[in-house]
Formats: sequence, C-alpha cells, structure tokens
Amino acid sequence: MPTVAGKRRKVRFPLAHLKTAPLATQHQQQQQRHKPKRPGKPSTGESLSGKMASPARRIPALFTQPPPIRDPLVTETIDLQDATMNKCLPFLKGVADSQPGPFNACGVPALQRDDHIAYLYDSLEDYPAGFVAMDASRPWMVYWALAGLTLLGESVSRVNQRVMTSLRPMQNRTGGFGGGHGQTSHLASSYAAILSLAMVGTPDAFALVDRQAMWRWLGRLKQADGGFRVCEGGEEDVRGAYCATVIISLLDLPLALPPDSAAREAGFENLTDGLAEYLSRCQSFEGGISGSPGVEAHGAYAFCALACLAILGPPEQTIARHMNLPLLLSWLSARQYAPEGGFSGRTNKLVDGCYSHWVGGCWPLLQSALDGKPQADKPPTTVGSLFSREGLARYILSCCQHPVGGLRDKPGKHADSYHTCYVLTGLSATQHVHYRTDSSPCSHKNFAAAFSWQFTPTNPEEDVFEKYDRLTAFHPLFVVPHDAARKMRLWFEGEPFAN
Ligand code: FPP
Ligand code: K
Ligand code: ZN
Repeated sequence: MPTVAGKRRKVRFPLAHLKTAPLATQHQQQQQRHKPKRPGKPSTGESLSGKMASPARRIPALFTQPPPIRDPLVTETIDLQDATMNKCLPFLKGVADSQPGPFNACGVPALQRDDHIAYLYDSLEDYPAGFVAMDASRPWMVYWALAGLTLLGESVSRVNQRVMTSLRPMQNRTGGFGGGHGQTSHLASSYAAILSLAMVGTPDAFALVDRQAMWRWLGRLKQADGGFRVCEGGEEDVRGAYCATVIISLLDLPLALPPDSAAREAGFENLTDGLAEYLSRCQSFEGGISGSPGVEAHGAYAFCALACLAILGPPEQTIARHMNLPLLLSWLSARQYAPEGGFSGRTNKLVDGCYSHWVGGCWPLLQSALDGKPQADKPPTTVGSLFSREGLARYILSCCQHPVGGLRDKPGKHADSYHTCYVLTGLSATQHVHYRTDSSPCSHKNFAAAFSWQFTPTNPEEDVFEKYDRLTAFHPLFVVPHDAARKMRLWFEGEPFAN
C-alpha cells in the first residue's frame, strides 16, 4: 500500500467559517471537564499503583514484559521482532519522551482527537512533487480522509462538493473508476470511490455513478474460476472479489451476468456464482487466507475474503461452509502479539497499526459465523470476544499516535492517511460489539444478510480508554457508518436499472 510520509503542512478549515464549534473543540472542552484522574506519566506498570490517587488498574505485566517463552533459534525475523518489541515497550509503559499525555488510570494515553482531525483535513490539500506516486490512489486519499474524519465524529458535509468534483472525472464511460484522471478503471479505486460517495450520502452523489456501465465492466472482470480480476487484463485476487461484492451489493446491481460476459462460457449465470468456492481455495495450509490460491496467507486478504463471504450470505452459512474454522481461528489468534497488543499481517512478521482493521475486522465476522443464526433483533448468545480488545486498544493509543497528529504503523514511523484511517477503524472495532440480527431494511433478499448488522458499545467497566475517546461505529463489511451503507443501498433499490 502506498503511504504518505513527509513534511506536514498545516492546512485546516478556518474555525471562523463554521456555524457551530467543530466536534473536536467540543471534545477538548469535554476533556477539560473530565480531566483524567492521573495526568502524569506512569513510570512502569509496577509503580503505577503507588502513585495513584484513585483505585489503580495497573498495566498488566502482559503488556510491559517480554514474553516468558522464547524461541531459542535466532534468525533475522526474531531479531527484528525483538527490536520492535523494545521500541514499543516504553510506549506501552507510557514513558517514551515523544508521547503526549494525559494518561488515564489504566496507563493509557488519551486520543489526540483534534490533532488527528487536523492531520486528515490537511491530507485533502495539495501535495509536493515527491508524492506523484499517489496520483494513482486519488479515490483512496478521499476515502481514508472521509472515513477517518467520520470515525472522529466530524461531519464531512462541508467537503461534499469537492469529493464529487474530484471523483466525477475519474469515472470511465466503460465502467468503474480509475485511480486518477485518464487512468484505467480498477476495482480498488472503484471501491474507494463508491464508499466515499456513500459517506457523502446525498442523491446527487449517488446519481454520479453510472451503474449500467459498472455492471457491464464487472461482467468483463468475472473469471472462469469464480473470482474477479482487479482490472481488465490485470491480476485476479481476493481484493477483486471483495471490492466487486461491495459494489454489487451497495449499488443493488442485477446479479445476472451481462449477456456478453465470457464467464457465461464457464457455465456461470450470476456475478456471484463460484465466488465462495474460489475464496475457499484461498485458505492456506496455515489456516489464514491468501490473495489467490496457493500463496502466503495475509491478514489484509483474510479480511477481504471473510467480508466478501459475509456479504454473499449469513456468515454462519457462508464462512462456516467455505472455511476450516478451527484452522482459521488458530491462524487469526496467532496474529495478536504480546507485549505489543497489536496484530501482524502474517507469520513471523511485525505488528502494524493498519492490521487493527484488516485483522481486527476479521474477528466480528468469525464470531458471527460461530454464533450461528440470529434469534431475533437483539444481541445473540455469543462465543464472546475472541481477541484481546484491551491489547489492541493499548497498542493503538500508546504506540500508533504520532505526536504531531495522524496515526502510524508503529513507533518510529511517519503517520499517513492510510494508517490513520485503518488504525482508527480498528480502534472503533475494539469499542463496539457487532452482531447480526434477523431483520434487514432491504426490499429483496439479495445480500439482505449484509445489511442486518447492529452494534452496541462495549461495557465501560471493561474499557481501557475514556468514554470521550469512543469513536463512531463502522459497518463491519462496508467500512463506512451503518447508516451510510443502508442509505446508499435503499436509494439504488428505488432506481430503475435499464440494461
Ligand atoms: C504485505 O505488505 C501486504 C500485502 C501482501 C497486502 C496488502 C493489501 C492491503 C493492505 C489491502 C487490500 C484491500 C483492499 C480492499 C484493496 P508488507 O510486506 O509491507 O507488510 P507485512 O510485513 O506486514 O506483511
Ligand atoms: K506492513
Ligand atoms: Zn501498515
């Protein structure tokens, strides 16, 4: 994934132009009112309780000590792992010089909400020449900023017109959106464009999409083995499967393959035929999921595959039938590290904040597959949380906040808008419980299960973050607010489709 690193520019909407105080300012005032009880820095987990005015919750040794069991074999990857752990430990203990407070009673620093908001507004402004490679990721830049701002409680309506003006020229007559002006349509940039328009959420944003051309283009990307290429003549992988399914379900496209689709020759009639079987072939010997059959499992692809299956139908059917669940559970559990608390993307690699979403986002989907058919419009009897929410929240708030705003992979790295978006998405996921219900707002059964998700906030008694650091909840499959996904789908359900 491309990253944005380099000198930050201070560009922000002047506050005087706003009718009401932005949420960030309200939040700061709130923070003054609810000043955490212990504003000082904890020195170590051990000394915390001695310093505390209120009943202390120490930082558990799990997050302040090297792991008790070590592999005696020394390799390059073990050395890198040790170096990463040593870099993270002062941040986890709250004693790193560059770490801004205040720290709460759990030894966790506050979310620097206002700085992250400023960072994301800045990310929508001009870039110096060195960022030319980002020219192929324009819809992504829009999506990461809108998603991050929305998670942080900002209304993005003031950039609505700019978003539409930016995206319109990137749509090709032959269907889909390119990564920049004059560029070939790609499923990843089309996904980012559609989700950005969902967050804009107005009829003129929805009407901007040429869904007839999009449907014909998807028909050309559909392959004889059930999967999707990411662009015409390009590679086929699970990103293609996920992005295509998100687009088909949100735009309420016809399931039938266009008459001229070559995939009809393979015996397929629908865009989704053979897709779940293709994803099943992407589960590797480790239990994780790879980009295409036969290669290394990776967390980013695991999310794409599981989210795609959960859009295709109820997870207790689609995920449970097409994946080996015990093996998947074992591989996914191995992604969370201690003492860091964050996730790695693959075996023998390092924690990285962006996997808070790619790996963190797999957990509610697997949990839903294990919980089984929802009984009613209420939280199910559940297997419960299968990862350490505390560990992930600690890693994000202690290690991933850049001191001048924006979020990052790990200490020592620059912030960028990709990591800011996905670290915050992961934080939001630790702060909410997502579950499926038996009701959906859709008027017909295609993908109805995908629109049946609900959420509740986690129990504040168990949270290691303060209540004013809770973010907006995001839909676990569409990665935009629940309302934004539902509104887009319902709008397109009401639009005639002339093919
Ligand atoms: C390895 O990078 C990363 C990958 C193989 C996959 C990257 C894909 C995504 C982040 C998202 C794709 C999803 C969509 C919806 C387009 P690395 O070797 O730098 O990182 P690692 O050491 O952590 O594996
Ligand atoms: K990485
Ligand atoms: Zn990353």
